[in-house]
Amino acid sequence: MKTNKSGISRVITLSALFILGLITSCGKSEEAASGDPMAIAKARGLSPADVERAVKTFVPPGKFDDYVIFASGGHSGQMHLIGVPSMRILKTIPVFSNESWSGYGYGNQGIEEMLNKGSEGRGTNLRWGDTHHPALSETEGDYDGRFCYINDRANGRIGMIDLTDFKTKQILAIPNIQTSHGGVFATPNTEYVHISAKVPKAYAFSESPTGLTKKDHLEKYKDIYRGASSWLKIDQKTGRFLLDESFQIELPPYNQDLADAGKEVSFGWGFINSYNTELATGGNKDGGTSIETGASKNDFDFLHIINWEKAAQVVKAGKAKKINGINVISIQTAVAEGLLYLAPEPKSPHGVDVSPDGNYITVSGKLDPHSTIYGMDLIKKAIAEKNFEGTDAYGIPIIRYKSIVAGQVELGAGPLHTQYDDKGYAYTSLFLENAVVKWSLGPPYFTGDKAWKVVDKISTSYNIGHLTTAHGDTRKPHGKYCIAMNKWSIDRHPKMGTLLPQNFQLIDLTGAKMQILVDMPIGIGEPHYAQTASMKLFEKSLQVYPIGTDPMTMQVMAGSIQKAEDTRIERNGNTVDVYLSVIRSSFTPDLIECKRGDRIRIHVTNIEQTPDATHGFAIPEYNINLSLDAGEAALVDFIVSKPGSFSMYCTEFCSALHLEMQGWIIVS
Ligand code: RUQ
Ligand code: CUA
Repeated sequence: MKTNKSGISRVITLSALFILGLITSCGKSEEAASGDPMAIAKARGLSPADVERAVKTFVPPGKFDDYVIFASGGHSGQMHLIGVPSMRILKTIPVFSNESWSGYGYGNQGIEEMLNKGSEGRGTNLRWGDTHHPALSETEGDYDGRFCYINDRANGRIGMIDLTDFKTKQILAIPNIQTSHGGVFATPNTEYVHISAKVPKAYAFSESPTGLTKKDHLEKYKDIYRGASSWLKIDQKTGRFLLDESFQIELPPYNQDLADAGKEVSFGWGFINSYNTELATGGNKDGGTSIETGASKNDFDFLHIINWEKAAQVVKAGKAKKINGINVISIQTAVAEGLLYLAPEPKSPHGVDVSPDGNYITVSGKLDPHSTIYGMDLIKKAIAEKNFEGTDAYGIPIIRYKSIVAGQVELGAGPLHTQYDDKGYAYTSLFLENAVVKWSLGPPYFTGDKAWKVVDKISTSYNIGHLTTAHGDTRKPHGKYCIAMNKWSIDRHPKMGTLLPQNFQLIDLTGAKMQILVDMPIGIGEPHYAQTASMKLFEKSLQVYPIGTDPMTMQVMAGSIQKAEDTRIERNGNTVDVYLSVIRSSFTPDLIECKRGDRIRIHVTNIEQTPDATHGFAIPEYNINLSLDAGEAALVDFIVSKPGSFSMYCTEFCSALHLEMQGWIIVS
């Protein structure tokens, strides 16, 4: 839906008609309400403002949304795509967790192998994750619709979703870290995707797992634990992580939190917030300090300022050491090479967000009603002049606070995250105050007393965490919409048990005052962060795979079916290979005979070339459930352990004879 003149005048006319309708429809029967929008509105108890909201967000049947939100799903381990302005869920993409609708994690060998490889070094084949921060790939500082990356908060991993077919293609267990929170972003040309550790790891850079005692933890935390900032090199063709060309920078054992990429004047730099620079260890019953109180003691924590361009050169020059498969730059080297600095930031900072022009770095402290805005021009000057106020305990120079603050704005209680629009305004979420506050940036956007001013505030329901504006992390934000991602939803949605949905709220940014348009309950996960991109980027999204395609490689899979004669069953000793085709409405072959203890490999190909002609392939009692889109091939590989007959079937209602789309595995 586009906001254009005719749209606006329609709203005005509708509102006028509405009032007219209130007068004229008095006494009319229910029947008369049908066909008369104003009478319908009245019958439903809608106000003129409601009618305006409805008109602004309604997407008629057959029409598409303008934007799509890539929202993390939290500990559902998935990613959710949501249309804007309709706020309808368009798709769920499984990343770290099994998901049976799309046959993810239920016997599709390619997916199983990816998930297992993505658990390397974690000691177990993980089948869940806690998705937090999506990062869309960028070209020249704007979303380009190629790839989307998202981290696993719980296990320190990152996944890559290929936006050609919107499927997860790689999961990487990052060496030397165990967790990761908000430190995910793509650099302006997706040269690197960044991910940092959240909680530091004991003996992070040791090559063999090392045990420790409670005493070690409490007494030697400062020496034993380390954080890391990881810069993952991206293969521009496939979007995959190239670990060999990636590097890490060793960091002190602070909790490295949110992060953002520099752009324009700050191109080549990255910024990471931290908390618990106090090094609280927990252990409130063991003579330690609880993290809650211990980590809030200091008035300042540290913004980490990292020059990744310089770091890449340092690695090239051989000054890094390969540890557990990744090049690591030590703190000492990083300091000596002038690629790592700290800047004091007030009280338990949380969000750090770089403005579209790259000069302003907005830092918000959960326990400080202000946001502090650093200037990249000032940071560069301070570094050049060595305007430091000493070093931290690890020898990292601390840039003099006063010399780099460009502005400070009192926003309200509990500021967290900031997004930007196309007019020089910033929007910050206020967790404690339940609000979004709009404020003006400094020069060149606004000057004199117009700069650094709060201009509007709107209440949200309730306890907003992140917020996302259209292209809000890029050089070219679109404004238009902001989505408040609220954590609490009590009384906003019908009562359905004790676990309540999260609540998204769509906010219209086009008027002088912000306006809430829609509440959207999300009962399928706890989204943390999201990025909102133009739907135009995905107009060329793949609809059908060439027959026999393995989505993992985008190549024709060996053993896939190309023509009818390819379908067959071959036995070699105890291994039975079944080359099976799937098309409306049959499997060929549809009768597979084997013996108990046989290894059976079913090479399945969906030989359809019609978009949306997806078929499922499920085998009872074996936890096997695949979903194959048109042209897709996959391999199922299992040992038949039970005698009897097993009725395989297609899980998608694909045709009138969908129920007939079945077959047998007979085990003697
Ligand atoms: S941060 S709990 Cu993205 Cu506000 Cu995570
Ligand atoms: Cu194929 Cu149902």
